[in-house]
Amino acid sequence: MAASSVQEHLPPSLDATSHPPPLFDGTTRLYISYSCPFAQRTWITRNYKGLQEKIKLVPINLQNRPAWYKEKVYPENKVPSLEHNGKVIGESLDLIKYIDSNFEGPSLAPNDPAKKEFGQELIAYTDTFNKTVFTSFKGDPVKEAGPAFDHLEKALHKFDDGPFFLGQFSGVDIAYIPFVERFQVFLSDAWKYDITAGRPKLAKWIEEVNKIDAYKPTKTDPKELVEFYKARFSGQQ
Ligand SMILES: N[C@@H](CCC(=O)N[C@@H](CS)C(=O)NCC(=O)O)C(=O)O
Repeated sequence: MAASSVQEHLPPSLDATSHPPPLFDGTTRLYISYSCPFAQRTWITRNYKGLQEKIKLVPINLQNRPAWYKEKVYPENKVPSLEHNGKVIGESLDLIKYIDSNFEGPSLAPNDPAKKEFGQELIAYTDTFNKTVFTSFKGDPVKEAGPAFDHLEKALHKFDDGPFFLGQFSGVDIAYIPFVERFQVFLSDAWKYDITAGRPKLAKWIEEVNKIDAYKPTKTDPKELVEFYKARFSGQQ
């Protein structure tokens, strides 16, 4: 069985009552929250590279955060962060690259220069993509978020050697999927808007990412997500 498909027992989240792990003892730790899309990016990366044994998952309850996390681990007090070689680094997009280049396992970056360049463009677009869709929740998502999904549909036409953004599965797919996953669930439930309608490449991409073993255990619970987003965006529809 490939290392990335090993079934892992997921540890419970640490909260304000939990003791810190033995910090800086040489263990590599990935601090996440099970519901955070940014953290999910790094969790997928770790799984895809088969690093379940090398990088220990440390889930944090963000609603009831342990004080030691900010004080001793990551002063930004956000997830994800990675404790590695005596230091702690953050920022999900940087961490996809960091884990990819500092650990063993299948590469998540293409060698082809055209793919590298397009990958950088797509990574640069992630913030705009997320902002456009989140902002549309306050207005008319069908109209306002449509162009953002069209952007992805168009990008998925660029290379034809696979269903993923750069042909083969890469860090770009990992950067987008946690957000597309949430947007698809919420827009379908709250707005009856199917983001894949008229977007066959996007539909196929979602279908193929869902077959990736590294991704499956990281998926967020759709019911919880809808409740959380409804509360967050309530009165704004
Ligand atoms: N730019 C950061 C964003 C991380 C982020 O905002 N994480 C959220 C959870 S999804 C968080 O930790 N929020 C806690 C806080 O802001 O206090 C990244 O890409 O890693």
